[in-house]
Amino acid sequence: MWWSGGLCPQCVLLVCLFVWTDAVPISVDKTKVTPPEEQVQESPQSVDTGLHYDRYLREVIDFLEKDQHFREKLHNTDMEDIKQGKLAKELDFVSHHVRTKLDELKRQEVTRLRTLIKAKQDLEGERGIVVDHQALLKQFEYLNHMNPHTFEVEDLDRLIKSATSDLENYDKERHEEFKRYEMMKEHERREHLKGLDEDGRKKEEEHYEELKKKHADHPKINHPGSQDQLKEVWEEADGLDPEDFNPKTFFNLHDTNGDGYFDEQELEALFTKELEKIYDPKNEEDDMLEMEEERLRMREHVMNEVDSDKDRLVSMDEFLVATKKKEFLEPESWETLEQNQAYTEEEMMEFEEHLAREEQDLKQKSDQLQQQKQELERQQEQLNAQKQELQQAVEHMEKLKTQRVEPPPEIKVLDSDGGNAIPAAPEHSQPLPPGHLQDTPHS
Ligand SMILES: [Ca+2]
Ligand SMILES: [Ca+2]
Repeated sequence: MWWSGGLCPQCVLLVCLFVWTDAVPISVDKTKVTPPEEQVQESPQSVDTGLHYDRYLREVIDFLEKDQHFREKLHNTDMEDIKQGKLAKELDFVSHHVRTKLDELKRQEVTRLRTLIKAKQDLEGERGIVVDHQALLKQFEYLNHMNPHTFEVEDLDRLIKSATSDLENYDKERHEEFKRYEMMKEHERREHLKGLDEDGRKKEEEHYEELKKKHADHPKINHPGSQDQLKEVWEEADGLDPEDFNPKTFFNLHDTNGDGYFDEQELEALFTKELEKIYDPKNEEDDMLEMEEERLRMREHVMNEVDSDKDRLVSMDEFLVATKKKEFLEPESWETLEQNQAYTEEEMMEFEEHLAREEQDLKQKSDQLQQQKQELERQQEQLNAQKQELQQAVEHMEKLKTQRVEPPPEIKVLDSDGGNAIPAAPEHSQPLPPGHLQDTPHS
């Protein structure tokens, strides 16, 4: 029995489940294990495990709202800029950050997943192996306040399930993001065409078709994960004799971190040779973002085929079983990305309608800002006029003081309503020093 102390496994499991279903810090009674000072210091980040995808989405939204660069751009952009796609470039700039954040999140997830699977292995394997609970707890800080003394295999299974489903969401989000990217690209192309005359449009369309053809013209792509594909890596990347191809040796060579599994990154690295047949960063017709989407498709395909226990890792056993299958030895041809358009025309129309609505919103905001600006300018002008009049009055009085000339009775200073706020100095009175107003009794 791994459980010790007074905690029953069911109780801890129930609390665990409760935590997993919600990324928001929960209000369980922490006082038994956590002193109040620590609760105050606890930031949302330290409580969150990072396993929850919605937390990531919140971060992206925060990021967009906080990003001064983007906000300024949004306010300073006029309609012409938007039509020319300048704002879209700014959005690209933002989505670059979004991608970086996604990648960072993914690295964290994979590390956690690996730790969990290792711990599960230790528990299931030889008796006598003690799981390092402190190390595990460090990966899942939110469990600290429940202070579990130990995990059972089923607890780890649940955590693994939670981590893998978050990674699935990650892939889904990547596909969606890619689709939006492709639609934005097409939108900008269509907008550009609208601005051309008939001759220019024809030339542009011809050039576009030419580039598409050039991109599609590449050597045959091996089916990802097939014997042909792996043999090419074996021969060209590893520099080994194709006659000597051995799946076990291949696995050990490409299990880069030596943990006995192919993880997603290790699998994706295997496709670089294939991808280089289609994509070259120097070519105008090859879009490197599309290359990354193709890499993702290839990895997903191989994972689907080979990872039979669905823990998003390919064990040596799973790999060896796959190398005996018919699909490995005699694979079908692989349909590349350009043979499958990422979006339907219907989706494209919807996307363009969405952009038009956004454009409308931006225009409204920009009109409001323009009005505010005009109002501020009007107020500024009024203030300037008042200031000038006051200055003239003061100058005149100073002049009177030095030259001892009687002031003309009709000099008046206007207040903000245009009324006579400051009556001029009456005859025979003594002029005051600069900066002082005459204190005359009101009639
Ligand atoms: Ca590995
Ligand atoms: Ca597996």
